[in-house]
Amino acid sequence: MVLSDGEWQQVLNTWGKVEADIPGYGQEVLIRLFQGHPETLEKFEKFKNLKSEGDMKASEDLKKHGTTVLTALGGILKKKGQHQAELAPLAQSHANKHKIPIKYLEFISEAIIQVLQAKQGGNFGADAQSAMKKALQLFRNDIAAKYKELGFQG
Ligand code: 7HE
Repeated sequence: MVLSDGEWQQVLNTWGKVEADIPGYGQEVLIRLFQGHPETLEKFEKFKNLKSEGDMKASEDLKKHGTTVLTALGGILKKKGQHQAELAPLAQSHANKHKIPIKYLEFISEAIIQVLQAKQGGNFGADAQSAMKKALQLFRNDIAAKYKELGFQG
């Protein structure tokens, strides 16, 4: 998976708009993930108690975690594929500690695309979408390679 300079430019342009409201985007991404795939919520000791979408929206802690996740992802995207140093600790914690299957990373990638569509509308056009999907796939491929090294059947 290789992205052209133009594709990276699209990705970082899209991300620039995310950075105007990281907590808002982060909250929506996590809520979509948990509502669409309730099994993902079970991985979070601290969020398991959130039973409804209303509970999720009201949780400051969920918003804070959304900020943590998207800030980390933004740092990775800005490396334009040269992200091994950032990816290694993330793969390690998500394999060994949190035990997050690659499938769940696909689910969050889909949630990210959906939130970008909902919040950026026409500004997140076909080229921007295809570039962002490729960048997220590269991220997942490289995490999957680390999982394999770690012996985690993600
Ligand atoms: Fe993960 C902590 C970053 C997907 C489950 N995560 C955690 C930290 C950071 C991340 C920086 C401290 N996580 C990410 C990123 C992605 C991600 C960048 C993908 C874009 N994570 C992810 C999924 C799932 C988790 C799809 C589960 C469905 N992450 C966790 C958990 C923690 C976590 C359970 C520990 C949360 C805590 O108790 O503080």
